[in-house]
Amino acid sequence: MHLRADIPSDQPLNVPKHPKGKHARILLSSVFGPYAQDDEFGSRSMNPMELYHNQVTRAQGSYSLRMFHRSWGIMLIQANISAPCTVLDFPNRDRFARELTSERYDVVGISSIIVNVGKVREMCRMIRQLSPHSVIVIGGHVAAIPGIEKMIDADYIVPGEGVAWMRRYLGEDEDAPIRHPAIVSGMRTRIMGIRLPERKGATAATIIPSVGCPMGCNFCTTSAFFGGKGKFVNFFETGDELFDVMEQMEERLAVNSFFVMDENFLLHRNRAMGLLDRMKRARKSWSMSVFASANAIRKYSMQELVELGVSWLWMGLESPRAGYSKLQGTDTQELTRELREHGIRVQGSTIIGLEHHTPDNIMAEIEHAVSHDTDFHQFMLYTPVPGTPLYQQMSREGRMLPDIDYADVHGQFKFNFKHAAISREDSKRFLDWAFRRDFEVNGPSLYRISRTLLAGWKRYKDFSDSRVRERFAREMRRLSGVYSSALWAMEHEFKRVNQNVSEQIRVLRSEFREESGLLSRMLPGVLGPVLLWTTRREARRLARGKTYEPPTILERSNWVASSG
Ligand code: B12
Ligand code: SF4
Repeated sequence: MHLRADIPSDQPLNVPKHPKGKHARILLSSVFGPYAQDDEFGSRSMNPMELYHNQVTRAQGSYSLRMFHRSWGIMLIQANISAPCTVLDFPNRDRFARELTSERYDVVGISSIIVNVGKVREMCRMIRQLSPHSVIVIGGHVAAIPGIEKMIDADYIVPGEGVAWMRRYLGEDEDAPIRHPAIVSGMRTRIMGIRLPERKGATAATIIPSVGCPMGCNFCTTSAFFGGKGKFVNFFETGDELFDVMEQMEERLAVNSFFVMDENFLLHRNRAMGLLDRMKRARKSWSMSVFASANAIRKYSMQELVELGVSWLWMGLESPRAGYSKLQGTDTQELTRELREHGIRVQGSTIIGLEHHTPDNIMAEIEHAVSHDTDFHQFMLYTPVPGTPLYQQMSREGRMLPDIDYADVHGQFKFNFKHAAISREDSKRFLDWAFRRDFEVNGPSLYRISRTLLAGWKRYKDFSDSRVRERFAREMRRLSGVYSSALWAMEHEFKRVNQNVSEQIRVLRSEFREESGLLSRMLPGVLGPVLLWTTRREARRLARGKTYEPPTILERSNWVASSG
């Protein structure tokens, strides 16, 4: 049975029903690890299961921010069905096999993105062998691969939003309100050779207001996957709904900061302003990390962003010459500078290998990107990904390169298409150079965020709204002890790399001393050398090939022991 549920997101779902309905036993799994190694299933050592180290701080050595994120898509599905359900996150093959044989599952759902299609194939094979009665459902971006139904042995392949599909499949009300799972945004954070302690409330909660983005940029896979231009799926329509969810998470996870997983959160101004209104009335001093396009950010004054608690912002810079409508009329350098002056950490994202790039102009474009001096900078290759308008265009023009393994199509390796002026080999050279250049010129991101936070503190420590004062004071408290010691270590280390950056760190440290208490004046002299030592030890470990893997996590809901 091969059913491809090709359903545009604005049409009713035409989904079959499982005979056991909400009594069916469900296993939802992410693809198996280990991930940061080269193997025949499509793991790649250069493609670890880490956000920052994979695509943002990869050239920052032991200053790279290392952490893992759970598979939120299957957590969201689990929270919204009443069937007995297990989520198995980051298993290895043995653990996956054990779960298949120790419980009797009616349905096994696998979540995957395109790079991991080889693992999906293997998992389907294992399910057929070890649990032949199970129905196999595949969801996530992997579903966008043309002809996937012939590549893997599954029963259902589900493109687009999965909660409604799964509810319908189990005979549940697909329009029921969304229940948001309690998600701690990151885990096992490491930097400078130290693993940070995991305390309840210390890490932000992830909130997922919607999926998709109506801007529909030609290369954008998340926009395309959830309906494309003009479309998206909202889980929480209003500021009130969002406020209620955030308040629940505040209580359950003891947090006051949120990682808002929405491709373009600020685009929905009414919802954001409704949220701000509720935050003000309830005196919530929350902070928020958000993704937003430049045109959306421009809908707000700096004061509105600060009052909303926006403390970290991921913005596509792409290239000023690319003509994306989201960038039109925006001086991104000026915008970045302004945001940082208001204490908002900026993560820029730049594309390498756009149509107008040539070997002659690309270095200047990279220098331009680097000159934004963002706190973090992601560089990605221009990549036609199945499902996107760009992929369709390149396929029509016969420019997709044949025989490229999907496992290598992750934007951090080499082109998967024929570029007009840049070769496949050179694409990687330019990409690597961009990361190196950003690190050399601007220094470790840890230093950059310290600078932005200090700027915010100075500007807002006497601000009229106590919620805002409280937030900056909280962030400053975090900065003053350990951060100032980290700055001490970075200042010393960077004397060897870039004297100029080292000098800037020294100046920042002295500003810190003026603004903070006795402890942070004394601590760096003691803790700084320790951090310098752990940083250098980590650099040696990394040079020997040390990699990090996420832990396997199993969570059951509505569980009743299997009757065999
Ligand atoms: C968090 C995240 C990660 C985490 C991974 C966490 C994990 N456990 O897998 C980290 C940071 C490690 C990561 C790494 C990578 N990622 Co990533 N990541 C994301 C991000 C930002 C959020 C994903 C998310 O939770 N979204 C919210 C949830 C609700 O949506 P969802 O996962 O799509 O799930 C919905 C549907 O897809 C569907 N669904 C999902 N699973 C299932 C299962 C079943 C059975 C069913 C029925 C339905 C279903 O229903 C869900 C609810 O609607 C997305 C961008 C985005 N906005 O989605 C990129 C994204 C998924 N990542 C992407 C990529 C390319 C990568 C990397 C290759 C790195 C890179 N170079 O960018 C690596 C791969 C690492 C590896 N070895 O596998 C691409 C995928 C492209 C594609 N078309 O396949 C995305 C879309 C980013 C982008 N725009 O390019 N990533
Ligand atoms: S604005 Fe960002 S999220 Fe939206 S379509 Fe463009 S690239 Fe995708």
